[in-house]
Amino acid sequence: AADAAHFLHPFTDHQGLAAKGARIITRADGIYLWDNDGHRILDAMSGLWCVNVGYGQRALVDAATKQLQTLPFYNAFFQTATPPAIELAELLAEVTPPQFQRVFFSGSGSEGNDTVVRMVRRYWDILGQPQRQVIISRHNAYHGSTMAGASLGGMAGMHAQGGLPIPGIVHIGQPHAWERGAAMSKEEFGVVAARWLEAKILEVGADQVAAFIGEPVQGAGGVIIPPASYWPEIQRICDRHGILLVSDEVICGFGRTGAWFGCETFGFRPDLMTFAKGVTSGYVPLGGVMVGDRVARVLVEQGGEFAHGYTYSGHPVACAVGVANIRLIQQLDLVRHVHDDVGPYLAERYAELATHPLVGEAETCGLMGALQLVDGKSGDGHGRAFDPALEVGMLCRGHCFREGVIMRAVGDRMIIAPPLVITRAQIDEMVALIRRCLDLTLADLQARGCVH
Ligand code: PXG
Repeated sequence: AADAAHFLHPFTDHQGLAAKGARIITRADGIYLWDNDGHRILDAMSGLWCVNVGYGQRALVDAATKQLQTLPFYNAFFQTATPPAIELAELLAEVTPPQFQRVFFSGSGSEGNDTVVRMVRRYWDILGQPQRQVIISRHNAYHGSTMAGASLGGMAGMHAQGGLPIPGIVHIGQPHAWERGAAMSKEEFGVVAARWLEAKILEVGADQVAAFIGEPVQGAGGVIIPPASYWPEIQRICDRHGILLVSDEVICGFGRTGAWFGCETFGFRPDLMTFAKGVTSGYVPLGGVMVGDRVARVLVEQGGEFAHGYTYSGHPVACAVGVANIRLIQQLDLVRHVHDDVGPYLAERYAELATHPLVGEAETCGLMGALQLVDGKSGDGHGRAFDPALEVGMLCRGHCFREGVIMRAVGDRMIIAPPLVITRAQIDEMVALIRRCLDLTLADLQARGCVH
């Protein structure tokens, strides 16, 4: 009752939630959560794509405690710094691709992307090209919920509220081969989708374009995994027109795709990289932007003061947890664990789910997975989208909730991103739960005469 009376939840219909009541999560360990009724739940979403090292890691708790006792806060505005912020900056330079030697800290991914917008425009300003303002992004991208984050994002529902996008941000289509049908091969389609960027650059005028931003794999949009041909072609187009390439690694970073960063999995070389979530495994809020040599050189050597920053840029407690988290990822060898072991194993288990009558596409990348729920698959194997009014994804999510596994529904796409510490046996448990929820969803639809 107190929750309903006082707490406005993010992305929530408050009246609808008040009628049902929120589920209260009280504790967690490893890959499992417990609610206040004592139910155990397998968290196949890592909190919200962030708890990469799993729950209950003592090293992160100790790092936070120690820093809270020593120096809970000091700022980095007026020619001061704190040891954890310096140590994390150095460590980030070590684990990110070689062009990244500098970092700008924020408190979240949204703030990181606000920094990106300010920074790329500042970059072109310093270079005497202030007309280069336009940032190109993609429909169905998610880059956060601040004014700039929501504008960069391509979520129609968000743009419909509050006069978004802000000026100077335009969108192209997403590289989702399934959505386009089987007219061409995936790899051919990847090149076609990348060339939408070139068409947009020419339409806007190359001398007006500041940057292109994309998530290596779109997360909140439904785990949209681009064909291997997509990112190299995007890189070629950005290089050709001299525009900055920004990788939003808020979800893909810190091991999720089976490399330290998604740009490494997909073979491109960004100028800027937004991060958050996995940098602290979500234990405390932290985000930021890795600034590549091309931008850093201009900003540092020619730029003078960059009039931008947040109270919590380089927060010592958050940074101390970030250091402990990255060291733990290294100690547990989690990137290799995803790349060589549990990533391929999840892919194998998901390939089995592809034969389920409701599943039109089953795809994984590292420890992200998507199941596209479709109708009438027996025909061409590809199936058709369900009538959105049936809310098949929400139906399935309801079963997951009751069966004790957390999956996200994005329309009729069921997605997962479990903690990187997950074992093969736990993947078996997770896939068995998912299969059970698919069966229950199918049974519901059959009972209502909604499947063909
Ligand atoms: N970029 C990407 C790629 C994200 O996924 C943000 C930026 C913004 O980060 P902050 O820390 O400001 O939230 C995100 C966040 C979902 C969901 O439902 C995904 C996110 C946030 C909330 C919900 O999948 N991603």
